[in-house]
Amino acid sequence: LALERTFIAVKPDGVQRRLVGQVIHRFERRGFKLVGLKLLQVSKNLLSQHYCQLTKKPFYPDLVEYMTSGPVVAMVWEGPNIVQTCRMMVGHTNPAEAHAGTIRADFSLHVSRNVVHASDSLEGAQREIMLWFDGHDLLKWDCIDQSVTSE
Ligand code: DAT
Ligand code: MG
Repeated sequence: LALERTFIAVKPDGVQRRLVGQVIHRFERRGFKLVGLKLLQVSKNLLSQHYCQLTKKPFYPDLVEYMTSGPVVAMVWEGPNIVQTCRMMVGHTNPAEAHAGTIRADFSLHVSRNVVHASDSLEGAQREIMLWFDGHDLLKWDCIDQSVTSE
């Protein structure tokens, strides 16, 4: 399996509800490696680039208001097949359709407050990582227990 990176964010509702630790715990216990992390207030400009495919959707104005309503925790995680695996761990966009055990099913009820973002493809992940992080804020480091599982 190829070593990949993905972009994960705890959205403002997740930060307000003090779910940051629980979200991080899901990816840590799976065995993925954290390579970038920051708390930030998202600008409308950054958000419009992040969600550039959604700007024509009827829910877009509400999405902007929600995503800029408070701090977001932005992260880059690394591991084998991580983009697809994190999408599975995050669950369906609409929490009502998400499987039990996924983050969205376990912590949310409505599509407009679904706690986390995860990149949906390798290309999307690369685009989002470049948009949210400077390269020098992503660390290359050796995880002592991961020589078999992800290198
Ligand atoms: P995902 O976050 O699962 O990648 P997406 O990229 O289609 O889903 O949409 C981005 C976000 O926009 C999503 O997490 C929540 C919001 N959203 C999507 N569909 C919506 C809808 N029908 N009503 C309200 N918000 C919606
Ligand atoms: Mg998406």
